[in-house]
Amino acid sequence: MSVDVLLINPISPVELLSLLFEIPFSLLILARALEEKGMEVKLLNYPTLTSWQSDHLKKKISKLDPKIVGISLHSAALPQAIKIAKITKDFSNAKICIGGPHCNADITFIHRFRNIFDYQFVGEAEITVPDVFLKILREKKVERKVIFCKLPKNLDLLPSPAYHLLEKKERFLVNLSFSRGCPFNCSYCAIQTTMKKLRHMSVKRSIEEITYVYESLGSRYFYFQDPNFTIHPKWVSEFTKTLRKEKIDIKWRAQTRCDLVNLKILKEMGKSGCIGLGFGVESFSPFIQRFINKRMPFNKIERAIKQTKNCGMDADIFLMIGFPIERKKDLFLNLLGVKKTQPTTLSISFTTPYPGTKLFHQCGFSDKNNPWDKYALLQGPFPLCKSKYLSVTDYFFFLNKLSRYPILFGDIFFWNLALLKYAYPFIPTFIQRQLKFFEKSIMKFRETAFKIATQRIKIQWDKG
Ligand code: B12
Ligand code: SF4
Repeated sequence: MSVDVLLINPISPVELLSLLFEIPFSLLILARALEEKGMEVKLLNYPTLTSWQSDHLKKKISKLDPKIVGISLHSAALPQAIKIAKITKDFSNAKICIGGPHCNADITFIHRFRNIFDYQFVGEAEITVPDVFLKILREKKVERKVIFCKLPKNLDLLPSPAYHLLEKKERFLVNLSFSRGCPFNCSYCAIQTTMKKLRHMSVKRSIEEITYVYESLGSRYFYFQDPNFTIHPKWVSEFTKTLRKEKIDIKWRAQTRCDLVNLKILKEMGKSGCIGLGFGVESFSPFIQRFINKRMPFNKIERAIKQTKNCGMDADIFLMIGFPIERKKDLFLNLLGVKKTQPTTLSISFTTPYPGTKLFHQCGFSDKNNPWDKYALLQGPFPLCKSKYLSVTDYFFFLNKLSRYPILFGDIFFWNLALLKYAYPFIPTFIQRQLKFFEKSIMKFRETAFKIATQRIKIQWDKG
């Protein structure tokens, strides 16, 4: 048996949310675009969750014997991507193609990793990649190693994500997105490198996508992953009205900026099944806000949270800590801000300078001094960004003060990886063997965790 294309989504090992909920949305869209050109596509999600799954991957690669392997590159999951590619090279003759946010930001990446990968795609894949893959399958020459993709201007013409490629349990909470791009310029955000130009799908097509998933997969829970769901108020108004008019009984969440909501929009969203909105606050300190080019006044944050909650929805906020210039005062302003605004949940991430962002340069990195190449090979430094003025104890103190609020953590993998990498050689062999056993059972753990988590979401979201 030999499949045309195997798409693989590596995920960072200790990213807990991804562990449970990562649905490789971008690969699902690409998969459908390839299928429409007659290619047989298989998808592997979470194959090297940790090093322990490499045996599983070896077996899969040998069995499927793909002609092309396409790997989606998130910066966070670079070491896993490298490992997948090496295993693929050892166990098949497949051409290894890469794309995704890291490739879009670092367009010369492949030149430094040319022994591992064959082709790098930059940009949104749907229009260009299927034709190039066909060329590869027909063993025609592809001139360049780096291929720039044509930007899809009309999102209505793009294929729907190939959800049938997911396992049934993975279809519970469905990611969809009806817009691409963002006109803002926050310094930490990698979207500027991926998709700057703002485009929207029509409401008609968006509703068709939801209805398809709702009817064919039976999913009722959606996370709309648009960069700023409410950026186009007229669109939102028409969208929510149609959901109600067509009696589409779904529960959904989305994310946006605090200055892009008002009472009218929020009321309409609440009535059409929206049960929560995530707001990228990042920091309550005006000093930090200036640094990251967010400039969101406190009164707008306060109003957005209050109005969202008044409309019966969760108001979740995202905060970032560990900026290079962060001081005690800034952490104190975060505590005060959370206390005053009382969001439903807090999601705290450790600041990470992704390639291509302004923050990357603000942290002193450049194309010549790119720490992500080292990270890809699991060579420090970890973490990539920390405050000049604060110690780990200061942060523990801060987090401890916040502990009575429901907190989720993001971007913790750098800290854990650092520990794993430096500690492993000092661990006695018999414990290493135990760890291997533990690692194998992680997949089992994930299955159970997935069941519990989906059950919990169902209860909470249904309550909402
Ligand atoms: C949904 C989402 C998630 C979901 C699902 C991720 C997924 N795999 O789909 C979850 C919550 C799990 C998640 C997790 C994380 N995410 Co996220 N996520 C997003 C979000 C909001 C939408 C992604 C999306 O669907 N975009 C739309 C599609 C069409 O675009 P795309 O992903 O770029 O894919 C296109 C091209 O890149 C290309 N392509 C992609 N893969 C491949 C592969 C091949 C072979 C080819 C040829 C082409 C190709 O074609 C695609 C179709 O056009 C984006 C922001 C955004 N709007 O893009 C952030 C974003 C991708 N995430 C980001 C980050 C940082 C993370 C986390 C590290 C967060 C954390 N705190 O831990 C984790 C890491 C996950 C991991 N793999 O290890 C960054 C990535 C930065 C970077 N350089 O890697 C982004 C850009 C957010 C940001 N604004 O900075 N994320
Ligand atoms: S953080 Fe949000 S508002 Fe800022 S550039 Fe990224 S997507 Fe746009």
